[in-house]
Parts: sequence; C-alpha cells; structure tokens
Amino acid sequence: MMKRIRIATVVLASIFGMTCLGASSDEGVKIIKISAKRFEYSPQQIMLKKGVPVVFQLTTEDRTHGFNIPSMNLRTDIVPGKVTELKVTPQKAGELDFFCDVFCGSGHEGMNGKITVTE
Ligand SMILES: [Cu+2]
Repeated sequence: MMKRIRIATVVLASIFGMTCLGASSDEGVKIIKISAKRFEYSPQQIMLKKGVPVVFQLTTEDRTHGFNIPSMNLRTDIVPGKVTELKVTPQKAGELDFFCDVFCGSGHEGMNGKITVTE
C-alpha cells in the first residue's frame, strides 16, 4: 500500500515538473525498479537515454546494500523494508558502472551492474 502511494506521488510530481518546464512530452518520468540482494542487482544492465530523467526505485531483498554510480557522483543506501528513490539524468552517452558500496559479505566485491546511455 505504501509503495503504491509513493509511486503515485512520484508520477504526479514528475508530471507537474514537466508541465512547469514546458516540456513537450506528456509522459511522466520513467520509473525503473532495481532490486538488490547478496550479491547482485536485478536488473544488472540498465538502458537510459542521454538527457532523459528517470527515477530508480531501489529495494533490497535481504540486508542493507549500497548503490553507487561514481561517474555521476550519486550514491544511496538501500535499506530493508523501504523504497529508495534516486532521480538520474544522464548527461552523456556511454557506459556507467554502478556497484554496492556497503560491505555485505564475501561476494560484495562482485556486486555491480552497468548503465548504458545512448544518444
Ligand atoms: Cu555489498
């Protein structure tokens, strides 16, 4: 229930945000759900478009993990029982790595994924 309300809020906020900016698109900001568990993210590969904002909705299935995109200077904790939102607008095309920066066990070093940004 909480989750539904949160999603609705984000969608509304993004619609208003775009209206204020006078954007021609009538679509809301796209939401991408990413779930974390020892020692992987799902999905591990995310496709984005340059200059197009998206909201990541991050959840964890087991314990606290991190979500860090070093090339965008963005990071957050992902805490059990909570949906953490991170708005991302990629500024250039290319491949961006993300990884877990909260030590979560012996497979922690390999807990990562890739964002591909296209023009
Ligand atoms: Cu970790």
